[in-house]
Amino acid sequence: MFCFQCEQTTKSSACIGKAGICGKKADTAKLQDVLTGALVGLARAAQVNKPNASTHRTMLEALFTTVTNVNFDNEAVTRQIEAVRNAKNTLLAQVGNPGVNTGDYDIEKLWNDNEDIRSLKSLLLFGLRGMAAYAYHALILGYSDEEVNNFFYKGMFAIGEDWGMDELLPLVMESGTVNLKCMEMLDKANTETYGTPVSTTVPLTIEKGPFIVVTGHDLYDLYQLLEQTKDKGINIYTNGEMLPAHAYPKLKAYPHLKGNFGTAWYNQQKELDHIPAPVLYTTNCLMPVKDSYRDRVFTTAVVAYPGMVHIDEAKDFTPVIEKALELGGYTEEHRMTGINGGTQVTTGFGHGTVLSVADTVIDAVKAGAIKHFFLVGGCDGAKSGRNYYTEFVRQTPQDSVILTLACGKYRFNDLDWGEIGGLPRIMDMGQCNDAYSAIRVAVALAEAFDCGVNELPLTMVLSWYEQKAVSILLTLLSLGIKNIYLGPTLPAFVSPNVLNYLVDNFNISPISTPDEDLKKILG
Ligand code: FSO
Ligand code: SF4
Repeated sequence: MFCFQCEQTTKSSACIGKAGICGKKADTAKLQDVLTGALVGLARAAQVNKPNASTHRTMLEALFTTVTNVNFDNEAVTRQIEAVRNAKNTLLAQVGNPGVNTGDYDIEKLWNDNEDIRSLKSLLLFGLRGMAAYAYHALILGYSDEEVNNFFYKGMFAIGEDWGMDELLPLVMESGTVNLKCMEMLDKANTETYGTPVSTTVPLTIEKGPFIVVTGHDLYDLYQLLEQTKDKGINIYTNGEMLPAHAYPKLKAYPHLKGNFGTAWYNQQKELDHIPAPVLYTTNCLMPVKDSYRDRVFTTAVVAYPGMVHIDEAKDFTPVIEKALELGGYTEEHRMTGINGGTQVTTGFGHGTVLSVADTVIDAVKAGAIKHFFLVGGCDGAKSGRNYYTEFVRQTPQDSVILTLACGKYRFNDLDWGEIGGLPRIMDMGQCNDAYSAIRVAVALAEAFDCGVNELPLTMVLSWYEQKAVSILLTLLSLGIKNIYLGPTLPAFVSPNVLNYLVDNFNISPISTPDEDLKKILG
């Protein structure tokens, strides 16, 4: 196998051999490569016949399937390959001789290509995988966008072409621009469906009695689960990236949406050990399932793991509900804490909340009460180097505000970091896709101060793990945002030449130590 798409890749180089660090086996990796090659074939066919809504959905599901920690199930991946080939054949059946190559592509060619070409195509491919996840969540809520849809074909087509850096580089940047549109669409889908998030405190204690833990990013799955567990004496707890769901008024309205279970995704094997409740995975961050809880893991949508019960599109969560009642939950209130011993966390500071107090923020900056903004955002992971982010936040001066998003915040979100001018010093904007909120706030501040985003006292300190982070990074770069600090290590798929380009044009810095970086930023 060859896979180097995520941050934990073996020796910061590539997962080869029998299995990856994430637990993905070589045969699954191979099938995912075949699936990706089939998508290039589909994109080639889309040149001769216009894809429709069903083709788009196939494209999104297939790309999403290959995101890190999503799908470990060879049968499910094989079904996706068939679906993609069927979609292609449907397109081709409506035209005569296509006159162009519509064959599948051999992804091995990409992995063995010149390192700069491989680097740019990887940025494009991995960014598309991340964007597909966002587009999928929006689609489930009935939101879709032609420009976003069409770009998947454009990008996947390019993966199969013998193009040079001059052709690939603009396409990589364009993918960032399109992903902004995609995140905007998802923000619209989430807020129009479930309301504008409001600041919310979320307890970490689990009440006694039956409960279900739901993790991942899909708000529709959570909503369905809340509806189906109404008045059944079952409580619902979010986990990982589902935490921000507590802030959406229409979800918050369910009294049995009680709190948040556990911390970031990489702690799941420890935190789920003998848990007296089922766990529903709606998107990525599924780790190999341990025996101590394998009878209580449920997957849905494109997530799959061999031997686990999969809830299909009808979203009938009866098996999960029955499992919750059978296991019964804790017999006493079960006090859990965050990583630093805190008993509650906060969320709900999306662009709606922050911009509603924009005047307060702007006045505080003008009065010198707020001197700097940090966006400490991104994913968490198991590597020890990620302590950087906790330390960084700890060392930020009291007159700075910290905006967070995605799951990296679990390293410090259970601590009270004080207030500035009536606002909490740490404000959680939501899931990784809520990077859109951070961008909205940054743009609004730049307008208020009549300057560019790069001139604001704002620094983005990002942690990346998987492919959604790649798509977000490309969006920030496409907006011309400079001076981003990136860690804990740089992507293995960024070649030295591509890195030079990013440093020269965007002044991206790998993180060093919190101390040194803060001196550089504030000095
Ligand atoms: Fe984290 Fe996992 Fe949102 Fe990623 S939960 S690591 S960027 O999948 O998706 O932030
Ligand atoms: Fe390795 Fe990451 Fe690929 Fe898993 S997804 S095989 S850990 S590079």
